[in-house]
Amino acid sequence: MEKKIILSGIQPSGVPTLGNYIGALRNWKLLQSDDKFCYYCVANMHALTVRQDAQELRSRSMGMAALLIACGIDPKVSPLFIQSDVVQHAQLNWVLACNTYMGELNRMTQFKDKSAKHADNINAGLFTYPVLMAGDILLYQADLVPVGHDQKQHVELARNIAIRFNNAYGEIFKVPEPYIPKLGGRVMSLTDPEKKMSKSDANPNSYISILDDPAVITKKFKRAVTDSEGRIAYEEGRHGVNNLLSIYCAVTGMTMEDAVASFPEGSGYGLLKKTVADAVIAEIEPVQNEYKRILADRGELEAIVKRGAEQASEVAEKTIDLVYKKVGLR
Ligand code: ATP
Ligand code: LTN
Repeated sequence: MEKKIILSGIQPSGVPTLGNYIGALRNWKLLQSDDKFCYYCVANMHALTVRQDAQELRSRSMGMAALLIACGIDPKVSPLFIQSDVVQHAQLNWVLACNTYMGELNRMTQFKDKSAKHADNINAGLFTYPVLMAGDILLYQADLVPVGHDQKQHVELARNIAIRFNNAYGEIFKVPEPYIPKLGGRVMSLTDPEKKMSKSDANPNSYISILDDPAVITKKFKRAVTDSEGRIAYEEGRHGVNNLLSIYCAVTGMTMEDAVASFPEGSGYGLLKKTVADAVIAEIEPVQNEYKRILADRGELEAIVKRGAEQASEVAEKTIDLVYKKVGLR
């Protein structure tokens, strides 16, 4: 049986939030099974789209690799690597850029959001970043790309580039599909539940960092914005309560119906917030303990990402060889 290929990446731009965890990282772990082969990368080249301190970037990339292992990625089974350690990512990028239209990139909503946020540094990399991401995916002939909802548009662009390239040069690339959780694909901010939870938010109360202390997690949930209805129910327009219930379902695996029914009639938001906080702590406390253990052995971590890059390079080189021959570069 042919195994399905999975690929995903995360930027080392800070400590992942509960949104990153529920939307993406948890699925990275769950997708590791006998009928799949997963590649996971720390997208440090993507992080250069905003200014970085050189030393900090490398150390944050290693920290992110440690966190991914703590989240359940088994590097013995799934190659785990740092993007820039596999040179083929840069090589494919140029060829794909020459097969992507300005108009397509202009439609990317993340570019619009990020250029508004970093108005003093709207560089070309910020604009062409989805091409680099398409390369990450297409290099490994991935079938599925586990991401949160905000990355759906980028995976669709990768599909369009693959289809266009295949039409011009023959069947070279597998056409990938996004893999987005039904509940938790878009975890919302705790302070402004109409906005996505984001690790670069200026207000730390808006997000739960997966390294937050349990007491801090409880406090942040306690302060989470809800509404004045005072009823625990999942209903159109009740963004704050819906968000808390969705988080609860995502971490416990309960259906929405069961989750709502588990609160006795007349329960208030105090109980809801405490219950959600406890469920989140139970899920991420083991991740925090693992993280500390893994970080303590820097040598082993270096060896893991080196081996991951070697495994990834072998596969990536096959794609580059094919592509470079097709376009006349080899
Ligand atoms: P930044 O704030 O630095 O832009 P981010 O928190 O939006 O970062 P990324 O590093 O861009 O997160 O994303 C890593 C993964 O987490 C992606 O697959 C993304 O779709 C997913 N993700 C990010 N935010 C959320 C969220 N609020 N809910 C669900 N998934 C999310
Ligand atoms: N662009 C993504 C991170 C990312 C990615 C990838 C995701 C880089 N390369 C390949 C999936 C597949 C982000 O900012 N969340």
